[in-house]
Amino acid sequence: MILDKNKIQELNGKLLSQHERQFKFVAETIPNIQDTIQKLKDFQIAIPSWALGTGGTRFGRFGGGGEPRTLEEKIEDVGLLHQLNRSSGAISLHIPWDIPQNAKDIKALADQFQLRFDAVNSNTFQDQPDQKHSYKFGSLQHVDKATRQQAIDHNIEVIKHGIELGSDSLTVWLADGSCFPGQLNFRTAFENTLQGLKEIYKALPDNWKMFVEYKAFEPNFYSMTVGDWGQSYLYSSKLGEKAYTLVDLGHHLPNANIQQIVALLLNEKKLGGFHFNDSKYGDDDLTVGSIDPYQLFLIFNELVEGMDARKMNHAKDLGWMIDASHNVKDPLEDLLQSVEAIKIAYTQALLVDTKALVAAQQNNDVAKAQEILQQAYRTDVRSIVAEARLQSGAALQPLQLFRNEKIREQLIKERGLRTMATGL
Ligand code: PSV
Ligand code: MN
Repeated sequence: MILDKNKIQELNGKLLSQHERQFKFVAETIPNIQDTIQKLKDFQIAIPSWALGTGGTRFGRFGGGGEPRTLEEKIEDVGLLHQLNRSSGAISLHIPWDIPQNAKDIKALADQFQLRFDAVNSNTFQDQPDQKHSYKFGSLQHVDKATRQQAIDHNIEVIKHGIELGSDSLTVWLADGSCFPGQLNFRTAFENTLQGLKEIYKALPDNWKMFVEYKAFEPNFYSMTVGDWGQSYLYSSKLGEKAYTLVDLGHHLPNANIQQIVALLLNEKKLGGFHFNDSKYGDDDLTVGSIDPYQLFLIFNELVEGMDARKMNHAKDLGWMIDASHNVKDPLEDLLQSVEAIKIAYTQALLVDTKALVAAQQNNDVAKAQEILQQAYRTDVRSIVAEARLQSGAALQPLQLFRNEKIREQLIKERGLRTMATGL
């Protein structure tokens, strides 16, 4: 569905005077506020096609109704989010869940909503009905050459779909690993995987990037063949300059210092992009910023500082994507909240007084360093993020508008109560 533009104007009109008061109050304290706002307007976060439906666990799935039934409907949902917040201008597809029947038409539909195609994702973690060789014991690591070749061919197929849609990156996440000691020869698994990745890398167009995503556990629980950033870094540096490490926030062991990982990868020119989510125990797929917003801020602080040091473009030089699909919230409401949380953390990181922080570090003034970071973190920047939305023609309060307009109810009427989007 397409939201009537007047509805955005109507709600903004009602909220405007309060917004202006709040914005003025905080804007006064920030030098070059319009620069910050421009950065926020430019900063787009890609929506994964598989986050548009309710996620399940192995205990069950409780759909909320009105889920997109086709790729076209998934694009419409992301288009709707983008209309509401003007910050979700890209969609990331997962093949074979989202194989376009007619790439030209799909591209035209996305254009209509001003969406581009972010990274395309391959899937060698599930068996498809018509598949010859099973991935039960891995894909690129597999002891059987024909299974490895099938996984390579699939990834090359995914690149082809991506080219047709105008995407320019491939994300490879491998479920490969082992569940029990002795099941796998670690070195052989690594070498097989590296050889497979090299074949896939050869099929990448010159202007493409390849993201190697790591994950510490699940579905394998004894070892993962791309289990942490060190292993991903090994693969990506052996592959070449178009290969990068992708950081999914939910893929670490408890208490990992993700901000340090990010800083070092960025310094090595090997950080490719992000899958944002939040977690309490593991890969819980929770709304970004819902559990640990301070960590998210600290990550963005490293990103802004590191990208500025290398004169990188914040909006374009890394891949920014959400990766979550959980069980109890409306998926579209959850995505609006996630995008908002990312933008808040980004804004707060832009507020850090970098010069003062460097001075505090040089003087070993630990208390001062903490004050500087927390001064930025504790600034209520929500009206700045809202102002960027207002200037882009989006809603001052996207979630409120989503609810006022009963969008989920409309989607249920249009698509039915028992629809189920493809994904996990
Ligand atoms: C794996 O848990 C992962 O984070 C990878 O990015 C997959 O492609 C995605 O989730 C699929 O659900
Ligand atoms: Mn991920």
